[in-house]
Amino acid sequence: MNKRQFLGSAALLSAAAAPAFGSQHARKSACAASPVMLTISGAIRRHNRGALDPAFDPLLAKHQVKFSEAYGVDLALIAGMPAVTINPTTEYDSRQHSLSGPLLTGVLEHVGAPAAGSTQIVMHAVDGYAVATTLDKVRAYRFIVATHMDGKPLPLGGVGPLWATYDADHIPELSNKPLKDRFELSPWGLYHIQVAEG
Ligand SMILES: Nc1nc2c(c(=O)[nH]1)N[C@H]1C(S)=C(S)[C@@H](COP(=O)(O)O)O[C@H]1N2
Ligand SMILES: [Mo]
Repeated sequence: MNKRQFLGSAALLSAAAAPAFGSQHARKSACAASPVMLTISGAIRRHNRGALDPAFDPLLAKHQVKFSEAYGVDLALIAGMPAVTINPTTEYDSRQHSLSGPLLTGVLEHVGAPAAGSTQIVMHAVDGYAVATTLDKVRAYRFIVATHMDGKPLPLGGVGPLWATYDADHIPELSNKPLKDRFELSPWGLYHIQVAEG
């Protein structure tokens, strides 16, 4: 499936959802219109949803996430951001793959995250894996939020739908290390990011 179809299906979904949810949510026009792929909470200036609801946010609750408001980044937003392609050797098969998706810094800017390099970034994956880093590192490694591998959308149940990753082959402090030690900061199945002032 190519990028255009990925975006196309998101547009279709929002069109289908519009009659059912349009009037009800008319006041909160910023509310996500297609499936939310990534929730960002903490020290951000933009929000499109309210507090974590333990009844209907069970995975977030299970992973001890807490927020009174957050931004749900939907499929259309992610698919519409300029995609960057990297070709890292992945740990799983020791081969190079093309991975593409928006820069994580772009996604963070969209939700109004602080610009200070010391800003703390915690990324949570669907399997409970969580990793903490800083905006400095996100910039230095040129993290992308990969949506596609070798041109195909990343599946939920596999390493997707979102995989925060970087081109370790071209990051000296990582390319020095054995392959199995390069991707600690690279959560597959990324679904939540907590931002905190550094
Ligand atoms: N979602 C998720 N991402 C993950 C991990 C994980 O357990 N779950 N492990 C991390 C670590 S420590 C490494 S070295 C690589 C490979 O770990 P894995 O084989 O558990 O995926 O992925 C990183 N990303
Ligand atoms: Mo690891």
